[in-house]
Parts: sequence; structure tokens; C-alpha cells
Amino acid sequence: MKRRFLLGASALAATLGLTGLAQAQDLPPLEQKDSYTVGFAQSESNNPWRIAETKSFQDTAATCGWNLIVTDAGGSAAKQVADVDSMIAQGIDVLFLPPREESPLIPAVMRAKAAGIPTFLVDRSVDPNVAQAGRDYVAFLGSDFVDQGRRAAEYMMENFEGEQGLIIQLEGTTGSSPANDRKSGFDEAIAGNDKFQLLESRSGDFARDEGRQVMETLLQAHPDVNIVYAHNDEMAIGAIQALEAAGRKPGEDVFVYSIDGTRDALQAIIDGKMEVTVESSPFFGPLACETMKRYAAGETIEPWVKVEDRIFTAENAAEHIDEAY
Ligand code: GYE
Repeated sequence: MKRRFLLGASALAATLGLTGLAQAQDLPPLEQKDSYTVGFAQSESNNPWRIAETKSFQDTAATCGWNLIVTDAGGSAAKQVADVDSMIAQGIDVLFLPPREESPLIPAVMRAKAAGIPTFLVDRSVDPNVAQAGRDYVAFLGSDFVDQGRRAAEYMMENFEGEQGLIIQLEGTTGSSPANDRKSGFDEAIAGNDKFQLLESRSGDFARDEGRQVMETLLQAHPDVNIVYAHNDEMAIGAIQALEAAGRKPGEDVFVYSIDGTRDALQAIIDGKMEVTVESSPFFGPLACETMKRYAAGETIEPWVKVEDRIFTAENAAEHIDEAY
């Protein structure tokens, strides 16, 4: 049935003189060769996670035969689009892109494809209603953010000992896939559980200082808060600073749950100020190399190359702090 349709469609395309167009809709191929000019268009470098990710690409460059071009969009989606455009103009063979936000980077993805450059989204994705893996870009390499939010919520629901959990949620960058999904995973997990109530949810843009400032403000509006759920460790650390400045005692009268696994977060867990951080690894270099090579060898890449995440708590934080960033 499907085959008949496909034959019909290509016959129709041929009739209309559209065969070229039909072919252009396929993913750009990648030649097998010893070295590649590779673009990595980083979104910002204002936190240890982003710095570790960029370093992972740089460390992989030598072993994977990459002549690596790295840009830093400084937290601006518009600049990230311009960075990709300039990489296209420089004639990169492959693009690795962590789209800062789900929608604004779509034109960049489309232009890379039109220029015949295979693109791999790393660590963040774009709006799947508009651009799709296997069609507009090769694949998304990254974590299951809905699951990360769910696991943070589950850990909280199992371990919080108070009578009523009153939660402030610090969201990541507005319009980014991890912020959207970490919110929905958490919110869905606590829905229908009367013991927990979400007081307020606001963006701290995945940044430490913004997390601190937002927490400072929300603490005044909600002095009864006893739980903070942060979409990343930088905001969680900022929130801990705000709580301590206000005389609160993280780990005693307010419990902090987070995502990432940075060195500062593992230290905060060891110090008893944070309960958990669900891992979200920034070490994408080796996976990027391996996936690109599979693609060059002609393999069909699965649309989502999934990264499995661990969970860090007081049980194992000390064991893992030396490998953290
Ligand atoms: O959790 C955060 C970073 O996109 C998965 O972005 C990534 C997130 C990570 O700024 O710390």
C-alpha cells in the first residue's frame, strides 16, 4: 500500500518535473574521509555545563579528524543563527548544533540542509512540528528531559518528610526544549498528589545569578516555600545562595532538587544543602564522533540517539565528584 503510494508520488513528481526537488528533500550525504571541517555553534559559555560541552568537542577533534570551528552565541538565538550562517559560508562538512531555543534556530537548520550540510542537534532540540530528525536534520543526540523532570519529582515524593511540600520551580531558558520538558515531566508527576503544591514557576534562564535573583524575589512572595525544583544546577546553586542570604537553611528547612551533575552541585549534596541532581551529561564529543562516522558509513541513524542518565544523591556524590565539571 505504502509502496504503491510512494511509486505514485514519484511518478507524479517526474510528470511535474519535480524529481530534483524530491531528491533535495533527502538528508545530505556525508562522504567517508580522513578529516572533516566541523562546526560546533555553542549557545553561550556562562556556565560550567556549556564550558564542559565545548571542551568535550575540542578534546574529540584530534582523535576524530576534525578541523573544528567553534562559535559562542553569548546567549542570543539571533547570534547563534548568524554563527551557523557564517559556518555554512565557510563550507563546513558537518554541523553540530545545540539550538538555544526550540523555534528561532529552525531557519538555521533548514539553511544547513539546503547547503548540503548534514546537521546533528546536540543536547537541545527544535520544535518537532516544524523540523524533524531524519528529514530536516540527521538526529538529535541527547537526554530524555521529560524523564529527568519526572525522576527529580519521584525522588522528591519518596524522600520529602514534611507534611506539605510547597514548591518553587526555577525554569530554564524560555522556549528551550530542556525547560519545556523538564517542566512537563515534573508537573505531570506531581499532579494529583495532594501533598505537593506548586507555588510558582519562573524562568532563571539556566543561569546562576538569575536563579539567585528570581529566588530572592519569589522568597518574599512565598516565605512558606520548603522545596525548590531547579531545571539545572547553576540555578539551584543560585537559589541556595538566596536562601542562605535570607537566613534559611537548605537541607533543613528547604529542600533543593535539581538536574545536571556539576561539581558545585555534587559538593552541595556532600555538604547537605541539596538533595539530588539527576544527571544530564555535557560530554557529547565522543558520541558526536561515533554518530557522524556511522552516518558517513551509510547507516541510517535513529532519530533520537539517547543518552542514559544517572542520579546523584548523598549516597554516591563523593564517589563521582572527581569526574564532575
Ligand atoms: O542542563 C543546562 C544547560 O541543554 C541539556 O543547558 C542542556 C542544558 C543543561 O545550560 O545546564
